[in-house]
Amino acid sequence: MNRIRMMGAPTDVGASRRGASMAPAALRVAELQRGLQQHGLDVIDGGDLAGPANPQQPPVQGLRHLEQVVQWNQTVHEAVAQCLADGELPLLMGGDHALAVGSIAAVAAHCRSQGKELRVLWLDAHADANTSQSTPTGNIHGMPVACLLGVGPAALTAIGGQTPALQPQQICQVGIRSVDREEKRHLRELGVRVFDMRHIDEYGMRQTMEEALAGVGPQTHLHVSFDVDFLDAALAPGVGTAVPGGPTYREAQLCMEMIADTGALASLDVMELNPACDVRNQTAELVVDLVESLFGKSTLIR
Ligand code: 5AB
Ligand code: MN
Ligand code: MN
Ligand code: MN
Repeated sequence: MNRIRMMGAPTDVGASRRGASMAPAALRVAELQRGLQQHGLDVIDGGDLAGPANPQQPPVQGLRHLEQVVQWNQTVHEAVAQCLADGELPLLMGGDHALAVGSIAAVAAHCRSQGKELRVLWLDAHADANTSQSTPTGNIHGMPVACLLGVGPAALTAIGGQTPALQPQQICQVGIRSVDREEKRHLRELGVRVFDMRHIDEYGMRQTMEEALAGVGPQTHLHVSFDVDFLDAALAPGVGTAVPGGPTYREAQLCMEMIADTGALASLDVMELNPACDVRNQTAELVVDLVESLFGKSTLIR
């Protein structure tokens, strides 16, 4: 496994509830680096990226803080691109989920230049496929999937040098249980594969992940975009947009372990952790535990 480079993007400009900007610090307090090092992984902490402050403005034409979101995304894009060019595995600590645009656009450009097959796994309670027209909030963290598939403001859709950055068959979503009415139509039009909670209820996490990961092998570049609100709200209170009815602790573990088993994980976003909503940093600690599983800590001796 390549050296892992942690990088923080301490911002919440893509959300309306403040606090995700504190997530990189909370993950460090929960000892993310040492947790991974314990399993023999080579991990360095590259510190935090810098960007504009949160101006706390209302949305303009359906988009809140577009200018600041673009600036942060350009910085994230550059940092992730550099990391991949150096042969390292980027572990982006958001920050709100709007930053997945810069992160995944950089990963997609890297894969194109290397001729590598890219697959993106989007773990989230939400589909994040809104546009400035359909959004009920104006918050850009509800729009990164649409942007990556080419629908959104040009400053975001073109960030990786090619629009769209992704083809719909390259991305699939797991854990979805909160989709806005218009957004649902977009998802269908965009052709994103969605394994929602109903699917997990009916078929279980095991079969769901087998389907979601079908065709992923060691030759694939697998990117995981982990929105912490993927987890059940009772388990993970430390998020700004909690939704009940998510995966249990065991289901989340199995999900992470099955990703680890592919041997294909090559870049990771950990997004939307909100220490202002957390209780004694328990969500950050849970995230560290799950990220360890994602990188191959196993509860079983094999
Ligand atoms: B998150 C909502 N659909 O667009 C919207 O946490 C919520 O990155 C988006 O998944 C949640 O504002 C964004 C109502
Ligand atoms: Mn979410
Ligand atoms: Mn999200
Ligand atoms: Mn959120």
